[in-house]
Amino acid sequence: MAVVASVLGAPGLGLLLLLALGAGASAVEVKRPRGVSLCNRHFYEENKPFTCLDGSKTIPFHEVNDDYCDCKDGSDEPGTSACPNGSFHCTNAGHRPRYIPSSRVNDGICDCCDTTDEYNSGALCVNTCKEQGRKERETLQKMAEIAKEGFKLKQQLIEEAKKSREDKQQKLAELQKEKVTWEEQVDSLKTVKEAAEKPEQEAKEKHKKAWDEVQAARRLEKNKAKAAETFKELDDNEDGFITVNEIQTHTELDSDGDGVVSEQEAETLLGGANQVDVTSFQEAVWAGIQDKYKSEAVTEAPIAPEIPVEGGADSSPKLDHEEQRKSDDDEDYGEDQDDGVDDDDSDDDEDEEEDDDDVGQDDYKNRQSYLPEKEEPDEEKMPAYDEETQILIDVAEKARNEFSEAEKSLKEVESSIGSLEKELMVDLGPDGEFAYLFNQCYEMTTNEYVYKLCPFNKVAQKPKHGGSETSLGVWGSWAGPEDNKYSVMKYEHGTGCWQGPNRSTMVKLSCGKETVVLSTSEPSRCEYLMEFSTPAFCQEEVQEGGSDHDEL
Ligand code: MAN
Repeated sequence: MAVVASVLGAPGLGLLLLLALGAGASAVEVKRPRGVSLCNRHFYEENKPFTCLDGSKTIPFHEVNDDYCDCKDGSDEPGTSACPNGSFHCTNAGHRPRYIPSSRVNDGICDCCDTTDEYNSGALCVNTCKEQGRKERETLQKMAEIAKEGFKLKQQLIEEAKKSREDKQQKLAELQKEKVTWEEQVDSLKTVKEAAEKPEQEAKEKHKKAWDEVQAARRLEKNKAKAAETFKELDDNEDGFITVNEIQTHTELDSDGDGVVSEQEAETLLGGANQVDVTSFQEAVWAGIQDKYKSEAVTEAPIAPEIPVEGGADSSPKLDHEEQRKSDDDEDYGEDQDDGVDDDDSDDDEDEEEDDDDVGQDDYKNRQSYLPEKEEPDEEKMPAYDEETQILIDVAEKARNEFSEAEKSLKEVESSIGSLEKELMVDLGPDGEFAYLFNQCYEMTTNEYVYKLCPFNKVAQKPKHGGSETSLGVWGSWAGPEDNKYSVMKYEHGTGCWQGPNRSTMVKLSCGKETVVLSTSEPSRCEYLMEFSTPAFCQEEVQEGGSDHDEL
C-alpha cells in the first residue's frame, strides 16, 4: 500500500538530497523522490500524476516509490527495490554520482558512498564520498599534470617530426637526382663494356682456335705413335707384317660376340687382306681396332689405373706455369676465373671449360685402353693469352667492373628511395607526433615471455628461457574508434596459431611522459593486447569522466 511518507522518503536524510559542487562546495537541498537524479527530478512533480518514463502508464504520485512496481521500465520505483529493472541514483555529494541497480537498495551492502542506498536495511554505512572525492581529485590532478607535461613533449615531438619529415623529403629529392645520374652512368658504362668485350671476345676465340688446332695435331701425332707401338706388339714374329693369325690371338677384337676371332673376322679387321705392313696398319686397320684393343702388357701384368696429375712431366715450362695458374684459379674461384671474365658475360668461357672437361674424360678413357703404360695427359691446359689479347681482356674486365659498380650503386640508391618513400607514406599521426616511434622497439618481460613492440613494424613474443621469436603481427593500421582513430594500433598476420587464427595484436595507447609498454595480455587465444604509453597521445586537457559533473 502506497503511503506519502515513503514516496518522499524519510524526513531529513532520505528526503533531502545534498548537492555539492566539488569538495567543500556549499550544499543545496533539492526536494525530489528518493533515488531520482537531479536532471530527472522534473519528471516527478509532487502531487501530480506520474507518467512512467517510457510513457507506458500514468499513476497517481503517491504510487511512486510505494514499493510496488507499476511501470515496465521501473521508473515509478527509483528509490526501492520493487522493480527488477529499476535503477537507483546515488547523489554521492562530494564525489561522483552514480546509478546502481535497484536490486541493491537495502540489500545490506553499502554501494553508494553517501550511504543512501541502505536507508532501511540497518546496514551501518559510513559516508566516504568526501574522502573518495578527494582521492579522485588528486588522481585527476596528477593525470592532468602528466597530460600537461606530456602535451608539452608532444609539441616538441611534432616539431622534430616536421623537421625530420622535411629532411627526409629533401633527402628523397637528392636521391632521386642521384638515381638519374647513376642511370646515365650505368647506360654509358654498359656501352663502354660492350665495346670492350667485342674485341676481347674475338681475340679469345682466336687464341682458343689456335690452341684447338695445336691440340688436334698433338692428338693425331700421339695416335700415330700408339698405332706404331701396337703394330710392334701385334707383330709377334717381328717380320714387319701383321697377319690374320696374329690378330686372332687378341680375342677382345672379336666382333660377333662368340669370344673367338675367326679367320674371317681377322681378315675383315685387316681390311680384307691376309697381312698388313705398318703403313697400311696405321692408315686402314688401327682406327677400326683401337677402341677394343687391349695391350698385351695389360693382360700379362694388370696394375691399378693411375690418374696422372695435371701438369705432367713433359709439359713445357710455360705450360707448367700456366697449368698451375689455372689449377689455382679453379680451386679458389671455380670456373671463369682463369681469364677473369664475369659469370654473366662468359658463355664462351663456359664452353671452353666444357671442352676442357670433355677432353679430360676422353683422356681418361684413352688411358684406360692403353694401360699399363704410363700415359701423359692427352691435353695440356691452354697456354696464357698473348700480350695483346691479355690487354684486351684487362680493358674489358675493367669496363665490366666499372659497369657492375655503377649498377650496384644504382641499386643501393633505388633501395634507399624505396625505404624512404615507404616511411613517408606511413600515417604517423595527425601532426606526425608518432614519428619518433618509427625504427624503435620497446620491450616488456612477463613471467614467460619477452614481448617486443616495434611501432609501425611488428610485435613479437620470445620465450624468456630460450626459443625462437613468434610474430604477433606486423603493422596493419590505426584502429581506434572513428572519433579517436589514433588511440589503437593494429598489428596483424602474425605466426599462425595451431588450429586458430594468425596471431594479431591491438596496442592501446595512453598518455604518459614516458614511452613504455605498460602491459601485455592475451584476452583471447593468439589475440594479444598491449597497453602502451606515449607523450604523443597526450591531449591538451584531461577529460574528466561522469556526466553529472555538476553534482561532484
Ligand atoms: C604459444 C604462445 C601463446 C599462445 C600459444 C597458442 O605458446 O604464442 O601466447 O597462446 O602459443 O598455442
